[in-house]
Amino acid sequence: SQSCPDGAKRRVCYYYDRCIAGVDYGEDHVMVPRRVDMAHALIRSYGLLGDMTRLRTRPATDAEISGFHGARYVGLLRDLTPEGFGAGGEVARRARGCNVGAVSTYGRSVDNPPVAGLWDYCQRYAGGSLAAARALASGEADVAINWSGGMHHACRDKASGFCYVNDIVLAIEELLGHFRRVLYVDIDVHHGDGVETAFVRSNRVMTVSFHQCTEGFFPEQRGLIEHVGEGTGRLRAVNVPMKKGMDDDGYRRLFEPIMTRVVAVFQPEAIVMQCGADSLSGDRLGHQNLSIAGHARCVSFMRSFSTPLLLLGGGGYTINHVAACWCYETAVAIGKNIADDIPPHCYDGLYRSQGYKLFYPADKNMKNDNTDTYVTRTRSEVLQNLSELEA
Ligand code: ZL4
Ligand code: CA
Ligand code: ZN
Repeated sequence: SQSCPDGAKRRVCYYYDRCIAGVDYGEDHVMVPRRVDMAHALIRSYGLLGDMTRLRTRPATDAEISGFHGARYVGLLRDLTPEGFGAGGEVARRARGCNVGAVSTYGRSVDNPPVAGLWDYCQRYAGGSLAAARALASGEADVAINWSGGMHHACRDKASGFCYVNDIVLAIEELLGHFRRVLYVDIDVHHGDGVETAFVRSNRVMTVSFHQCTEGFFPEQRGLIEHVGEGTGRLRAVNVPMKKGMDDDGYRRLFEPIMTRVVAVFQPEAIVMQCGADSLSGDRLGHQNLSIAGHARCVSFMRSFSTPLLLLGGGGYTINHVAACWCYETAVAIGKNIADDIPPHCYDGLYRSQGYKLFYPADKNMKNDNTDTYVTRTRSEVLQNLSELEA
């Protein structure tokens, strides 16, 4: 294989389960699990599968998922079917308060619908993240990948933001059985609220989220700079709020100095990175302006610490961009350069709007509300909090 960005190879293991591709949130829902199948097909067509070990594993068990989620909520997810959810149904009654199948004024279920095959889907993506964590803990791999994971909003007893089971919390708990300190980094355009909350009082987990923080943007009132963790976890939650239109340059001027300081003060023994691709330019939900190179630069930066690294998916709603991004980040994990031209494969027609190129351009005309002053001030406020931890 070819030259590598930072001159060193890594042993990479990769989880992919094609059952996940068939899951359907509803025909007009923005979350499309098939994007992971598209990423996989692209990864295969670039010949990257031969550079990784494929992780084969069983779906997560009820007991494993109950390591974070409450018994009543787990029972509900297991029993949930679109049919059983009908008006007045027993399951609909049990789902109250769990934020599943909330019905809009149009009579359609919205963010977290009672998807057919929901429990199997959750067990599979959570099983993948657990297996990936175990591969790092045993020392079998330096980098482990599960693009179907990264469901950072799910709470102990309720679904949120398209996420039902929080595979990230489960994977971090698994890593804590083997490593003293685990760092969590989240570059999805949304705040990583479910993970932050789960470890808000922990001094063994540091959570860092970069996210859009503008009026009305989900999840509201979360991820402010001054939210720094509580009790023994104080100063171990780090939040980097951004306005619309963030570009590669501004993002890098926040990400690299902040993550350098985070690693220096916290000294993680393992790193979990949620690589939500909705921070890319042209996303259907996000309003940032990162190129794939800018997004992947963050992955490459975290990889350069040579600490066991778990890479997870997350959001990403312009599905051709998502697949291109996660394919390139797989190449970055391996340490291999790949060509810009998308090789012929089963989904190649879906890349027409980006000229059949992997590296589609960011939007040259988009206004960036993150002024130099804003970036500088945000960076210095975050670094100020981190210096308190040093003291
Ligand atoms: C949609 O078009 O801000 C769901 C969701 C379904 C189909 C047709 C239904 C039309 C955008 C979003 C009505 C949709 C109204 N359909 C949705 C407060 C809200 C209540 C629900 O990337 N309405 C809730 C969640 C966010 C809210 C973001 C990000 C996940 C992750 C990790 C989760 N929810 C307002 C919105 C559509 C839809 C179109 C939508 N939902 C956009 N933002 C939200 O961080 C995976
Ligand atoms: Ca984030
Ligand atoms: Zn998101």
